[in-house]
Amino acid sequence: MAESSTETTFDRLLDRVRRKDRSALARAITVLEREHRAERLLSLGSRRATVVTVAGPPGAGKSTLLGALAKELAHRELSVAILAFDPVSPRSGGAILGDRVRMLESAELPNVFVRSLAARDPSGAGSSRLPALLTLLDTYGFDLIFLETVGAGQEASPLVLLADLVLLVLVPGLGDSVQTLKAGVLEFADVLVVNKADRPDAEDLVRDLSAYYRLVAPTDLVPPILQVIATRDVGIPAVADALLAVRQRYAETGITERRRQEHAVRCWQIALSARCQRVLEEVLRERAAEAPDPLAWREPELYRELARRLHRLADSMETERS
Ligand SMILES: Nc1nc2c(ncn2[C@@H]2O[C@H](COP(=O)(O)OP(=O)(O)OP(=O)(O)O)[C@@H](O)[C@H]2O)c(=O)[nH]1
Ligand SMILES: [Mg+2]
Repeated sequence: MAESSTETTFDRLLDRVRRKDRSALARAITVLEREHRAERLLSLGSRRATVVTVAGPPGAGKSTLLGALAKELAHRELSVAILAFDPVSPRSGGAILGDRVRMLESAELPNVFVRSLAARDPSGAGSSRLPALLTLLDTYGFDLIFLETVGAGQEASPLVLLADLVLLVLVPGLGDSVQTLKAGVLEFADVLVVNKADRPDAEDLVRDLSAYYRLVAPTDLVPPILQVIATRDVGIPAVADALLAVRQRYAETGITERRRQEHAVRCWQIALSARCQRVLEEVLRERAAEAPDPLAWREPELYRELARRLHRLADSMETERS
């Protein structure tokens, strides 16, 4: 009874999100952060919004760029959502809110929505909730959804694996950056931004990047490489142009469709492992309450209990479907 009434409340919230109610959207995101509704939201239909993941080393200017870019896109009558995944500070236990403060300016535009989320697991960045969050923002009707990544190992992050486009932000003076990045996220980049072009060596980085892509990619697939000074709004319209041009080209050549088929499979895998993880955690919690010393647990018993619960989950899914 309690479960079904919260479901109804959430459905009502979704109706309001569909009618572009901002406060309902903010509330629904909070619900998703706290509870497990990822599976339900997966089936809301195919996505219209373009998901752009902004990757790059810490401090490259991702947030500053996003703030400026959102403003530029908003002036072009496009609606934009930004989800910034903040690392949780081990000391305070809370998310660093710097990003939100920096992007406040663009957040005050009516068609720009900014939300920072705590990334409890930096490499996963709330992975099990990500598909649901994307569906939610799409339900609201944004044209573009930007995800700001956090931390290292971004090429394996669900934020990159579920993106329609990846915008990589680099800065001059990172040492031999092209060499170190080569095997990683460079291969995923659809648009490259060399930010902090007010610093020396920006030209060198652009040259190195161009040389790298000329070697590895056919001419027509070399991603655009743009110089930007995000703090001074220099080069931002060109980034918007490049992003929209790549989006159109991918749609026309079937790349978007292919990526989305891959996303659908990944989303399903994410939901599946989230469900299994939840059942496992439940079993472990209950066992810990009965016998606080894990070394005294009998593993076969644990698996039997797990199997019983998974059976029950399967049964309830069959009942729901019929
Ligand atoms: N000189 C210069 N500084 C910039 C530029 N863009 C951003 N910055 C500065 O670089 C610092 C980091 O910028 P952020 O936008 O927070 O970078 P970020 O990549 O979002 O950082 P994290 O989210 O912490 O990884 C800030 O102090 C910005 O003011 C630029 O074009 N030139
Ligand atoms: Mg940032």
